[in-house]
Amino acid sequence: MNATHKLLHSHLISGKLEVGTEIGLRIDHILQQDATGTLVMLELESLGLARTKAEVAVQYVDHNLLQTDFRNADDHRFLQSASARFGYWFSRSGNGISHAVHMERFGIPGKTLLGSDSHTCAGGGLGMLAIGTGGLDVALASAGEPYFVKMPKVLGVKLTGLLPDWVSAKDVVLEMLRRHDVKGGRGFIIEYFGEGLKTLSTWDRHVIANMGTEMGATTSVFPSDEITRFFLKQQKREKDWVELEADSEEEYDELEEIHLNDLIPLIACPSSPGKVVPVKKVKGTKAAQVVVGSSANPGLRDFAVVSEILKNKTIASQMSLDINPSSRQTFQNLIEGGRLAALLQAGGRIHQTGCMGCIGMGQAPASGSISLRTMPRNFPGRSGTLDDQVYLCSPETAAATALCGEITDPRDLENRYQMIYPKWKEPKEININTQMLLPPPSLEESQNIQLIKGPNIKGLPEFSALEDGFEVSVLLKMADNISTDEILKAGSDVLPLRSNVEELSKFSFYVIDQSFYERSQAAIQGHVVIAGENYAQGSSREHAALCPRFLGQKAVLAKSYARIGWQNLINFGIIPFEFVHPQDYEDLTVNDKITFKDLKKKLSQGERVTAHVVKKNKDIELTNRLSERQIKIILAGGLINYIRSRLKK
Ligand code: MIC
Repeated sequence: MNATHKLLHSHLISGKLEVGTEIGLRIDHILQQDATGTLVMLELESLGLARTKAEVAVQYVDHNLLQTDFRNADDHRFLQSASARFGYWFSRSGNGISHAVHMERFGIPGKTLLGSDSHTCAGGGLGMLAIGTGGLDVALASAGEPYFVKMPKVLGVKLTGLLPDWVSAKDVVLEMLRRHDVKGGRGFIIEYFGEGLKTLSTWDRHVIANMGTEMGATTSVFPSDEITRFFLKQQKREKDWVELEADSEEEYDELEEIHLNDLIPLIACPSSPGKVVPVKKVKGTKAAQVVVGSSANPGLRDFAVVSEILKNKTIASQMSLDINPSSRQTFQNLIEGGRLAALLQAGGRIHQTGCMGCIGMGQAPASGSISLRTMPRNFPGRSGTLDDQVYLCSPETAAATALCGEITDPRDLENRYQMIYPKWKEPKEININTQMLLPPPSLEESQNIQLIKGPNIKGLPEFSALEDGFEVSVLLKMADNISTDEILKAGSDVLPLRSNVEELSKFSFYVIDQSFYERSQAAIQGHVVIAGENYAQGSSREHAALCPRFLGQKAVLAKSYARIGWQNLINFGIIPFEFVHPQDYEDLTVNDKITFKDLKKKLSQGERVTAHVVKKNKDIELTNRLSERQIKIILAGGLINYIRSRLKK
């Protein structure tokens, strides 16, 4: 078996490991962050859960850290009360990004981790089977239910050689994105193996595993080896180490190779993580902002290398250098190692530990300006500036650009500044910080704890079961690769509404069409949207399904879907149809009226649905990839209704 199959096999509850079929997995660890966690906690409340069944469940507060009014602070307080109520650890606001802190303090090789954040897959860097998904799936797994997913293929990526100077782990994953773009990883778990691994630290592996989600992969897996053991020892948790390796190199469904020596500095251009080119191709382009940090480059190394490059220098005059430390522990070690002083002196603006600008929680770039970030994604408008131009790169490229004021290939620093590449060696000893992690209270204590809800925290909306037929309007026709950032915008203006579905819904599809909300209200019978390939890629935010459903969305008609976005549509009772004939996508236009009939029978019998486009007097054939279980969920009007009726029975 390969390492992935070992992880799946040891956690299989239902189904068989046959590619494309639905399997149910036992989940050991649960990870929630605040921007999605408030809904998860409301879902646990609505399911009537007494206490999480997970071995370890942690609620992090890392996204909505700016408190411009009471709303984010109310969410933090609610989450603290809910964590105590449902038996979760609580990582207090500003303690750090979930993925980084989970790896430092909780992650255990060989375990499964399910998180309400698409970058949960970063845990694969530690030899975990770590999967990001929508909040409802997380709530159910927390309540002890299996996590259902389609059995993926395993893509083995053999790493050979050694990274050249000025090239780092981020360039490895950018190379993967250059090869596979944002949808090439769908239906795969990516497993890395080979000699080259020996030169990649656990943090480097985290960087690579983290951005596997940008290719649409179910997750990425690294073995647990002596490097993993070193990391756990450094974290003073060596006892948690177990070995996990593939039995041989022949165990993969598909195979490819990266020769690390051949890699050069790469960069993803606006506005997709898949638009990767060599840095030298865009060098010389003026830039106004560089942001360092995030779950994509969270290690001590990622800040230290920037600090070394900028030591005793000053950033360019029009440049803003924003430093977002990833975890409190890393921040403390940066300070104690003297690294922070060099960053400050060079002109760095130090922000609090957390996701911050990655999701537009502050640090929005100026209009028409260029921002380079070590972050994982750059979908349109995500930074908070609607017409943003964000590039994604390594810490080395970021530092070189901050210094020169224009996009700079870090290898050029050798000639321009007579610089020697600051090679990094992981320290054997670091300081451990666990003070901001509150353990769950005992079962007796927790049962008396009340959930503290501020006025902006509203209950979950109720939805009715699927109707047998309807006539609906097409409200939008979209291209390929629409991200959840376009369906339900990021940014500090909208994020405080994550616990208030009614208000948040008003921003549905706002980045694409600001009249969507009004038009949805006029479409009293309900509505659908049309999309190309890979609809709803990116984040795990279930709000991108829940809010359109709240506004009356009945179905999506797309060429294909991203995994999490597709699961979220089903969970909220929106039918994810796929076109049988590609021409139908071409022919449909906004404002078309479409009639659907006999839905219950057709779906239950696994048949295609023929819908009728009224004015064009044309039939279109639609299919779906729903499992029997998912069809029942759609018929019930969503996962909550389905579970409730199961509980009643
Ligand atoms: C992201 O990187 O897009 C986020 C913000 O972390 C999201 C979660 C969210 O929308 O709250 C994710 O990746 O799932």
